[in-house]
Amino acid sequence: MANRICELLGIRYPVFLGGMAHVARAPLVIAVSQAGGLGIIGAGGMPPEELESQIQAVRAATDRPFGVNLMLMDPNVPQQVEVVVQARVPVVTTGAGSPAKYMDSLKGAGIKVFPVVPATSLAVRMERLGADGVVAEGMESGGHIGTVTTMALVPQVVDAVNIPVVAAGGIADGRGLAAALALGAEGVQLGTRFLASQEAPVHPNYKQAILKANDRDTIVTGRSLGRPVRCLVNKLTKKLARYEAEGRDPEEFEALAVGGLRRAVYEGDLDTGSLMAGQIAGLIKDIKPVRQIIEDMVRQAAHLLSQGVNFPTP
Ligand code: TUI
Repeated sequence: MANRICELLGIRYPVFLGGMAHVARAPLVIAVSQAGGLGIIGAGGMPPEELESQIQAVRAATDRPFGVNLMLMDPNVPQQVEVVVQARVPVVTTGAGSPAKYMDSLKGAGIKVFPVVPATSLAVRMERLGADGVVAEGMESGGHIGTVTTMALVPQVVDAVNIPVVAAGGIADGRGLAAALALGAEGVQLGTRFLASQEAPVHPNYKQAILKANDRDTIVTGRSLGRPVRCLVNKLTKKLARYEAEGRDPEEFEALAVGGLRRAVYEGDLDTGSLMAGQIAGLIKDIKPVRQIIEDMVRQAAHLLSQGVNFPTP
């Protein structure tokens, strides 16, 4: 059976690396693409020159397709678009906004565009704009999220568009992949699972915090400020939640949150860092090499889909 995502992008397995800012950098991107998935550079927070050198680093290490994620709240996005167009990167995903004003330049450069969408209406808009596919991301995800769960979002998006759908949010193994395919998605995107991989260039404290987490150990802060972000519970998120509940000045909230992801990723600061992670963190019990994550997942999903679920047949 043909998989439209594998055919369109020239990849072996329809498994995307979430374009995590400060995390999805060359070493992790290379590992995912080399293992047959789609490595995606997280351009969030990257000056355009650094994005250029990250693209060069990936190209120097692999001939496989890869992508760049544009975090649309980043003020550098217009220059980052110039970089990806110049470099003719094979795939762009976008997040945290609508890529409408960049669509013509990206498509004009022959780039395949997969906007990340948290809602069905946005998926429909993206298809009309000429998107090649969409990543339907449920609120189980880490980082900046919407309000609909993956289980509810994916089949609604699948029914609303004709372009291929990649499911994201709450997926970390073959059961999640099989479930996503059963909902009509043709691929999956993983963030938290790849963050807790051997190749992720992330402080060990952050990875260990994911291994220690249970299903209820994440919290969403910033919803009242229009910028909901899911992280592992720690001193910072408790304080942010209190500030929000007390209706404190958004500037005070922002002063605590700013630079939090950098503190988590580079310094391993477990108290004042933003340890962005999805609710599936509770499932992750070991740090595995990327190739093993992908191959175990694909093998388990294939088994489940062929004969591995126990259900009475009519
Ligand atoms: O973008 C994400 N996840 C992210 S971005 C990020 S970086 C960050 N750092 C510090 C603070 C806050 C963020 C961390 N995680 N996921 C994709 C995503 N896109 N989630 C939600 C959306 C989204 C929201 C609104 C996509 C489109 C959209 O459109 C609004 C409109 O009406 O056009």
